[in-house]
Amino acid sequence: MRKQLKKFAQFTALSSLLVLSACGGNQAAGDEEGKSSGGAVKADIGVISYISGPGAAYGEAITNGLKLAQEEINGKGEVEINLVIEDSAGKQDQALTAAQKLMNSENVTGIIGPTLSTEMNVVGPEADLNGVPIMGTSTTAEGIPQIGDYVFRNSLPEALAIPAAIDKAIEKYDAKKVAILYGNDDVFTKSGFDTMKKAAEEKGLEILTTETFQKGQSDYNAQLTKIKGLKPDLILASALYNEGAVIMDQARKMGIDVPFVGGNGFNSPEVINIAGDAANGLIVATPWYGEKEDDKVKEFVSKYEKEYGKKPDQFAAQAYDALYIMAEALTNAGEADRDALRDALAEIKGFNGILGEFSFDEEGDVVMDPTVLVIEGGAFKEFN
Ligand code: 1QQ
Repeated sequence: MRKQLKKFAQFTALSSLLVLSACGGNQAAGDEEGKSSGGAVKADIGVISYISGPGAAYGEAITNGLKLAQEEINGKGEVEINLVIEDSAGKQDQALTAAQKLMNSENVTGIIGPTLSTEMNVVGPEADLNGVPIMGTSTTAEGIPQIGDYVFRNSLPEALAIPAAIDKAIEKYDAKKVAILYGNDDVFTKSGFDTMKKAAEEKGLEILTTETFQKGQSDYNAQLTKIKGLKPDLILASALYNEGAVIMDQARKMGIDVPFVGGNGFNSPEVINIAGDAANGLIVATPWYGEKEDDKVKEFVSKYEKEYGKKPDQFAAQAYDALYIMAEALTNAGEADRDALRDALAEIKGFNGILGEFSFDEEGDVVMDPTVLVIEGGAFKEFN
Protein backbone atom coordinates (compact mmCIF):
# COMPACT_ATOMS: atom_id res chain seq x y z
CA MET A 1 0.00 0.00 0.00
CA ARG A 2 2.22 2.79 -1.21
CA LYS A 3 -0.44 5.31 -2.07
CA GLN A 4 -2.45 5.29 1.15
CA LEU A 5 -3.52 8.53 2.73
CA LYS A 6 -0.49 10.09 4.19
CA LYS A 7 -1.49 13.37 5.78
CA PHE A 8 1.00 14.09 8.56
CA ALA A 9 2.64 10.75 7.88
CA GLN A 10 5.65 11.35 5.72
CA PHE A 11 8.14 13.50 7.50
CA THR A 12 10.45 14.14 4.57
CA ALA A 13 7.60 15.44 2.47
CA LEU A 14 6.21 17.38 5.37
CA SER A 15 9.49 19.05 6.12
CA SER A 16 10.09 19.99 2.51
CA LEU A 17 6.55 21.30 2.44
CA LEU A 18 7.36 23.47 5.44
CA VAL A 19 10.39 24.82 3.63
CA LEU A 20 8.26 25.62 0.62
CA SER A 21 5.55 27.08 2.87
CA ALA A 22 8.14 29.28 4.48
CA CYS A 23 8.89 30.58 1.01
CA GLY A 24 5.32 31.78 0.77
CA GLY A 25 2.89 28.87 1.03
CA ASN A 26 1.39 27.00 -1.81
CA GLN A 27 -2.06 28.39 -2.27
CA ALA A 28 -3.32 29.73 -5.53
CA ALA A 29 -3.19 33.39 -6.31
CA GLY A 30 -6.21 35.42 -5.32
CA ASP A 31 -7.38 35.38 -1.76
CA GLU A 32 -5.74 33.58 1.14
CA GLU A 33 -8.09 30.63 1.15
CA GLY A 34 -7.25 29.71 -2.44
CA LYS A 35 -10.89 30.21 -3.30
CA SER A 36 -12.58 32.47 -5.80
CA SER A 37 -15.24 34.93 -4.65
CA GLY A 38 -17.83 32.36 -5.70
CA GLY A 39 -16.23 29.76 -3.40
CA ALA A 40 -14.54 27.74 -6.15
CA VAL A 41 -11.14 26.21 -5.34
CA LYS A 42 -8.57 28.21 -7.32
CA ALA A 43 -5.34 26.51 -8.26
CA ASP A 44 -2.41 26.92 -10.59
CA ILE A 45 -1.56 23.63 -12.26
CA GLY A 46 1.89 23.52 -13.82
CA VAL A 47 2.29 21.73 -17.16
CA ILE A 48 5.58 20.37 -18.50
CA SER A 49 5.13 19.43 -22.12
CA TYR A 50 7.17 18.44 -25.20
CA ILE A 51 6.17 21.50 -27.26
CA SER A 52 9.23 22.03 -29.43
CA GLY A 53 11.61 19.58 -31.11
CA PRO A 54 11.18 16.32 -33.03
CA GLY A 55 8.37 14.96 -30.83
CA ALA A 56 6.43 18.23 -30.59
CA ALA A 57 3.21 16.69 -31.93
CA TYR A 58 2.89 14.80 -28.63
CA GLY A 59 3.08 18.04 -26.63
CA GLU A 60 0.82 19.93 -28.99
CA ALA A 61 -1.92 17.31 -28.59
CA ILE A 62 -1.43 17.25 -24.83
CA THR A 63 -1.65 21.01 -24.36
CA ASN A 64 -4.66 21.20 -26.70
CA GLY A 65 -6.46 18.55 -24.64
CA LEU A 66 -5.61 20.36 -21.40
CA LYS A 67 -6.80 23.73 -22.65
CA LEU A 68 -10.11 22.32 -23.82
CA ALA A 69 -10.68 20.66 -20.46
CA GLN A 70 -9.64 23.84 -18.63
CA GLU A 71 -12.21 25.92 -20.50
CA GLU A 72 -14.99 23.47 -19.65
CA ILE A 73 -13.95 22.98 -16.02
CA ASN A 74 -13.66 26.70 -15.31
CA GLY A 75 -17.03 27.24 -16.99
CA LYS A 76 -18.69 24.94 -14.46
CA GLY A 77 -17.58 27.10 -11.52
CA GLU A 78 -16.58 24.51 -8.91
CA VAL A 79 -12.86 24.76 -9.58
CA GLU A 80 -10.85 27.49 -11.23
CA ILE A 81 -7.69 26.18 -12.83
CA ASN A 82 -4.91 28.33 -14.22
CA LEU A 83 -2.50 26.35 -16.42
CA VAL A 84 1.16 27.40 -16.24
CA ILE A 85 2.67 25.76 -19.31
CA GLU A 86 6.41 25.11 -19.75
CA ASP A 87 8.18 23.52 -22.75
CA SER A 88 10.63 20.70 -22.00
CA ALA A 89 11.58 20.00 -25.65
CA GLY A 90 11.58 16.33 -24.67
CA LYS A 91 14.84 16.79 -22.76
CA GLN A 92 15.60 15.69 -19.23
CA ASP A 93 17.52 18.81 -18.23
CA GLN A 94 14.92 21.19 -19.65
CA ALA A 95 12.11 19.21 -18.01
CA LEU A 96 13.89 19.40 -14.67
CA THR A 97 14.47 23.15 -14.96
CA ALA A 98 10.79 23.61 -15.81
CA ALA A 99 9.77 21.46 -12.85
CA GLN A 100 11.98 23.41 -10.46
CA LYS A 101 10.50 26.67 -11.66
CA LEU A 102 6.98 25.37 -11.18
CA MET A 103 7.70 23.83 -7.79
CA ASN A 104 9.25 27.06 -6.58
CA SER A 105 6.13 28.95 -7.52
CA GLU A 106 4.03 29.25 -4.40
CA ASN A 107 0.85 29.16 -6.44
CA VAL A 108 1.43 25.84 -8.20
CA THR A 109 -0.55 23.13 -6.40
CA GLY A 110 0.18 20.25 -8.78
CA ILE A 111 1.92 19.44 -12.04
CA ILE A 112 0.76 17.65 -15.19
CA GLY A 113 3.47 16.06 -17.32
CA PRO A 114 6.20 15.72 -18.36
CA THR A 115 5.49 14.01 -21.70
CA LEU A 116 8.22 11.35 -21.80
CA SER A 117 9.03 8.66 -19.24
CA THR A 118 12.67 9.61 -19.78
CA GLU A 119 11.81 13.06 -18.43
CA MET A 120 9.58 11.75 -15.62
CA ASN A 121 12.46 9.62 -14.39
CA VAL A 122 14.30 12.80 -13.37
CA VAL A 123 11.35 15.07 -12.62
CA GLY A 124 9.27 12.55 -10.63
CA PRO A 125 11.80 12.02 -7.81
CA GLU A 126 12.23 15.79 -7.47
CA ALA A 127 8.48 16.40 -7.26
CA ASP A 128 8.14 13.58 -4.75
CA LEU A 129 10.92 14.97 -2.62
CA ASN A 130 9.31 18.39 -2.62
CA GLY A 131 5.82 17.05 -1.92
CA VAL A 132 4.32 18.30 -5.17
CA PRO A 133 1.73 15.97 -6.75
CA ILE A 134 2.61 15.23 -10.35
CA MET A 135 0.64 13.31 -12.94
CA GLY A 136 1.94 12.05 -16.28
CA THR A 137 -0.65 11.82 -19.03
CA SER A 138 1.58 9.96 -21.48
CA THR A 139 4.34 8.34 -19.40
CA THR A 140 3.95 4.63 -19.99
CA ALA A 141 7.22 2.93 -18.99
CA GLU A 142 7.30 0.46 -16.13
CA GLY A 143 7.79 1.93 -12.67
CA ILE A 144 6.58 5.52 -13.08
CA PRO A 145 4.02 5.66 -10.21
CA GLN A 146 6.43 3.63 -8.11
CA ILE A 147 8.84 6.61 -8.13
CA GLY A 148 6.98 7.90 -5.09
CA ASP A 149 3.72 8.70 -3.37
CA TYR A 150 3.31 12.04 -5.15
CA VAL A 151 3.78 10.54 -8.63
CA PHE A 152 0.74 9.47 -10.66
CA ARG A 153 -0.19 8.77 -14.25
CA ASN A 154 -3.44 8.27 -16.14
CA SER A 155 -1.75 6.82 -19.22
CA LEU A 156 -2.02 3.23 -20.37
CA PRO A 157 1.22 1.48 -19.36
CA GLU A 158 3.19 -0.33 -22.06
CA ALA A 159 2.84 -3.43 -19.90
CA LEU A 160 -0.91 -3.42 -20.70
CA ALA A 161 -0.78 -2.04 -24.25
CA ILE A 162 1.89 -4.20 -25.86
CA PRO A 163 0.68 -7.67 -24.81
CA ALA A 164 -2.85 -6.76 -25.99
CA ALA A 165 -1.54 -5.75 -29.42
CA ILE A 166 0.72 -8.81 -29.72
CA ASP A 167 -2.14 -11.15 -28.78
CA LYS A 168 -4.36 -9.79 -31.54
CA ALA A 169 -1.54 -9.95 -34.09
CA ILE A 170 -0.76 -13.58 -33.22
CA GLU A 171 -4.43 -14.46 -33.50
CA LYS A 172 -4.86 -12.76 -36.85
CA TYR A 173 -1.63 -13.77 -38.57
CA ASP A 174 -0.84 -17.02 -36.79
CA ALA A 175 2.54 -15.45 -36.02
CA LYS A 176 5.33 -17.66 -34.67
CA LYS A 177 8.58 -15.77 -35.36
CA VAL A 178 9.31 -12.13 -34.58
CA ALA A 179 12.11 -9.63 -34.88
CA ILE A 180 12.44 -6.91 -32.24
CA LEU A 181 13.75 -3.40 -32.90
CA TYR A 182 14.00 -0.78 -30.17
CA GLY A 183 15.59 2.51 -29.15
CA ASN A 184 18.16 1.79 -26.46
CA ASP A 185 18.64 5.39 -25.26
CA ASP A 186 15.16 6.21 -23.95
CA VAL A 187 13.36 5.03 -20.81
CA PHE A 188 10.08 4.44 -22.64
CA THR A 189 11.50 2.60 -25.67
CA LYS A 190 13.69 0.43 -23.43
CA SER A 191 10.77 -0.41 -21.18
CA GLY A 192 8.68 -1.20 -24.26
CA PHE A 193 11.41 -3.59 -25.35
CA ASP A 194 11.42 -5.37 -21.98
CA THR A 195 7.66 -5.79 -22.24
CA MET A 196 7.87 -7.02 -25.85
CA LYS A 197 10.54 -9.57 -24.99
CA LYS A 198 8.62 -10.84 -22.00
CA ALA A 199 5.33 -11.01 -23.91
CA ALA A 200 6.97 -12.78 -26.87
CA GLU A 201 8.57 -15.35 -24.57
CA GLU A 202 5.37 -15.92 -22.63
CA LYS A 203 3.40 -16.42 -25.82
CA GLY A 204 5.94 -18.88 -27.20
CA LEU A 205 7.12 -16.69 -30.08
CA GLU A 206 10.59 -17.27 -31.46
CA ILE A 207 12.68 -14.07 -31.30
CA LEU A 208 14.84 -14.20 -34.43
CA THR A 209 16.90 -11.12 -33.63
CA THR A 210 16.94 -8.03 -31.39
CA GLU A 211 18.15 -4.84 -33.07
CA THR A 212 18.67 -1.40 -31.54
CA PHE A 213 18.78 2.22 -32.66
CA GLN A 214 19.26 5.68 -31.14
CA LYS A 215 17.18 8.86 -31.04
CA GLY A 216 17.44 10.92 -34.19
CA GLN A 217 18.90 8.06 -36.23
CA SER A 218 18.04 8.41 -39.91
CA ASP A 219 19.42 5.23 -41.49
CA TYR A 220 18.10 1.82 -40.42
CA ASN A 221 19.50 -0.13 -43.36
CA ALA A 222 21.75 -2.42 -41.31
CA GLN A 223 19.04 -3.45 -38.85
CA LEU A 224 16.34 -3.84 -41.50
CA THR A 225 18.55 -5.84 -43.88
CA LYS A 226 19.23 -8.31 -41.11
CA ILE A 227 15.57 -8.50 -40.17
CA LYS A 228 14.50 -8.99 -43.79
CA GLY A 229 16.86 -11.94 -44.22
CA LEU A 230 15.39 -13.69 -41.18
CA LYS A 231 11.82 -13.52 -42.53
CA PRO A 232 9.85 -12.77 -39.34
CA ASP A 233 6.06 -12.99 -39.26
CA LEU A 234 5.90 -9.73 -37.28
CA ILE A 235 8.25 -6.91 -36.30
CA LEU A 236 7.89 -5.67 -32.74
CA ALA A 237 9.15 -2.09 -32.65
CA SER A 238 9.52 0.10 -29.57
CA ALA A 239 9.94 3.66 -30.81
CA LEU A 240 8.70 7.22 -30.54
CA TYR A 241 6.87 8.39 -33.68
CA ASN A 242 9.75 10.31 -35.17
CA GLU A 243 12.02 7.28 -35.46
CA GLY A 244 9.16 4.78 -35.77
CA ALA A 245 7.73 6.39 -38.90
CA VAL A 246 11.13 6.51 -40.60
CA ILE A 247 11.74 2.85 -39.74
CA MET A 248 8.44 1.83 -41.34
CA ASP A 249 9.12 3.95 -44.40
CA GLN A 250 12.55 2.40 -44.94
CA ALA A 251 11.26 -1.12 -44.22
CA ARG A 252 8.52 -0.86 -46.85
CA LYS A 253 10.99 0.57 -49.37
CA MET A 254 13.18 -2.49 -48.80
CA GLY A 255 10.23 -4.76 -49.48
CA ILE A 256 9.51 -5.73 -45.87
CA ASP A 257 5.74 -6.02 -45.86
CA VAL A 258 5.02 -7.84 -42.58
CA PRO A 259 2.92 -6.13 -39.89
CA PHE A 260 4.60 -4.02 -37.21
CA VAL A 261 3.45 -4.06 -33.60
CA GLY A 262 4.26 -0.87 -31.69
CA GLY A 263 3.61 0.67 -28.28
CA ASN A 264 2.11 3.99 -27.20
CA GLY A 265 4.75 6.04 -29.02
CA PHE A 266 3.54 4.76 -32.36
CA ASN A 267 -0.08 5.71 -31.69
CA SER A 268 0.15 9.16 -33.22
CA PRO A 269 -1.30 10.50 -36.48
CA GLU A 270 2.26 11.74 -37.11
CA VAL A 271 3.25 8.19 -38.07
CA ILE A 272 0.82 8.41 -41.00
CA ASN A 273 1.80 12.01 -41.79
CA ILE A 274 5.48 11.07 -42.00
CA ALA A 275 5.37 7.53 -43.42
CA GLY A 276 2.25 7.75 -45.59
CA ASP A 277 1.24 4.35 -47.03
CA ALA A 278 4.30 2.77 -45.45
CA ALA A 279 2.49 3.05 -42.10
CA ASN A 280 -0.15 0.55 -43.23
CA GLY A 281 0.08 -2.63 -41.21
CA LEU A 282 1.04 -0.98 -37.91
CA ILE A 283 -0.79 -2.48 -34.93
CA VAL A 284 -1.06 -0.61 -31.62
CA ALA A 285 -3.18 -0.87 -28.48
CA THR A 286 -4.72 2.33 -27.24
CA PRO A 287 -6.76 3.57 -24.29
CA TRP A 288 -8.47 6.00 -26.68
CA TYR A 289 -10.76 5.26 -29.56
CA GLY A 290 -12.39 8.32 -31.08
CA GLU A 291 -15.09 6.43 -32.98
CA LYS A 292 -16.64 5.06 -29.78
CA GLU A 293 -20.45 5.27 -29.49
CA ASP A 294 -20.36 7.42 -26.38
CA ASP A 295 -21.83 10.90 -25.92
CA LYS A 296 -18.84 12.25 -23.98
CA VAL A 297 -16.43 10.97 -26.62
CA LYS A 298 -18.49 12.44 -29.45
CA GLU A 299 -18.76 15.82 -27.76
CA PHE A 300 -15.03 15.95 -27.08
CA VAL A 301 -14.14 14.97 -30.66
CA SER A 302 -16.43 17.56 -32.18
CA LYS A 303 -15.29 20.37 -29.86
CA TYR A 304 -11.64 19.48 -30.43
CA GLU A 305 -12.04 19.41 -34.20
CA LYS A 306 -13.81 22.77 -34.13
CA GLU A 307 -11.12 24.33 -31.96
CA TYR A 308 -7.97 22.83 -33.51
CA GLY A 309 -9.01 21.72 -37.01
CA LYS A 310 -7.96 18.10 -36.53
CA LYS A 311 -9.07 14.95 -34.77
CA PRO A 312 -7.82 14.41 -31.21
CA ASP A 313 -5.35 11.58 -30.70
CA GLN A 314 -4.58 9.45 -27.66
CA PHE A 315 -2.33 12.14 -26.19
CA ALA A 316 -5.00 14.84 -26.39
CA ALA A 317 -7.60 12.51 -24.89
CA GLN A 318 -5.42 11.40 -21.99
CA ALA A 319 -4.51 15.00 -21.16
CA TYR A 320 -8.16 16.05 -21.29
CA ASP A 321 -9.16 13.34 -18.81
CA ALA A 322 -6.12 14.12 -16.64
CA LEU A 323 -7.21 17.71 -16.01
CA TYR A 324 -10.71 16.52 -15.12
CA ILE A 325 -9.15 14.07 -12.67
CA MET A 326 -7.12 16.94 -11.17
CA ALA A 327 -10.28 19.06 -10.97
CA GLU A 328 -12.21 16.31 -9.21
CA ALA A 329 -9.35 15.85 -6.76
CA LEU A 330 -9.17 19.62 -6.12
CA THR A 331 -12.91 19.74 -5.49
CA ASN A 332 -12.65 16.83 -3.07
CA ALA A 333 -9.61 18.38 -1.39
CA GLY A 334 -11.59 21.58 -0.92
CA GLU A 335 -8.45 23.72 -1.01
CA ALA A 336 -5.47 24.43 -3.23
CA ASP A 337 -3.00 22.54 -1.06
CA ARG A 338 -0.33 20.16 -2.35
CA ASP A 339 -0.74 17.47 0.31
CA ALA A 340 -4.51 17.64 0.20
CA LEU A 341 -4.41 17.33 -3.60
CA ARG A 342 -2.09 14.33 -3.41
CA ASP A 343 -4.36 12.57 -0.96
CA ALA A 344 -7.46 13.38 -3.01
CA LEU A 345 -5.78 12.09 -6.19
CA ALA A 346 -4.92 8.82 -4.48
CA GLU A 347 -8.59 8.41 -3.63
CA ILE A 348 -9.96 8.87 -7.15
CA LYS A 349 -12.08 5.85 -8.00
CA GLY A 350 -14.54 5.19 -10.81
CA PHE A 351 -13.82 8.46 -12.60
CA ASN A 352 -15.84 8.45 -15.78
CA GLY A 353 -13.94 10.15 -18.57
CA ILE A 354 -13.61 9.92 -22.33
CA LEU A 355 -11.19 7.02 -21.90
CA GLY A 356 -13.84 5.09 -19.97
CA GLU A 357 -13.98 4.32 -16.28
CA PHE A 358 -10.78 5.09 -14.50
CA SER A 359 -9.29 4.40 -11.07
CA PHE A 360 -5.79 4.52 -9.66
CA ASP A 361 -4.64 1.26 -8.16
CA GLU A 362 -2.77 1.17 -4.86
CA GLU A 363 0.45 2.24 -6.53
CA GLY A 364 -1.16 5.08 -8.49
CA ASP A 365 -1.10 3.04 -11.67
CA VAL A 366 -3.85 2.52 -14.18
CA VAL A 367 -6.16 -0.40 -14.79
CA MET A 368 -7.82 -0.27 -18.21
CA ASP A 369 -8.81 -2.42 -21.15
CA PRO A 370 -7.17 -1.16 -24.32
CA THR A 371 -8.60 -1.20 -27.83
CA VAL A 372 -6.33 -2.61 -30.55
CA LEU A 373 -6.01 -0.58 -33.75
CA VAL A 374 -4.35 -1.15 -37.10
CA ILE A 375 -3.40 1.36 -39.78
CA GLU A 376 -5.17 0.50 -43.02
CA GLY A 377 -5.56 2.70 -46.06
CA GLY A 378 -3.77 5.51 -44.24
CA ALA A 379 -6.02 5.57 -41.16
CA PHE A 380 -6.24 3.95 -37.72
CA LYS A 381 -9.07 1.39 -37.60
CA GLU A 382 -10.26 -1.08 -35.03
CA PHE A 383 -8.29 -4.33 -35.46
CA ASN A 384 -10.50 -7.39 -35.29
C1 1QQ B 1 6.67 7.60 -22.71
C2 1QQ B 1 5.68 7.49 -23.79
C3 1QQ B 1 5.80 8.34 -24.98
C4 1QQ B 1 5.15 7.66 -26.16
C5 1QQ B 1 5.13 9.64 -24.70
C6 1QQ B 1 5.03 10.56 -25.84
O1 1QQ B 1 4.75 6.72 -23.65
O2 1QQ B 1 7.71 8.26 -22.84
O3 1QQ B 1 6.40 6.99 -21.67
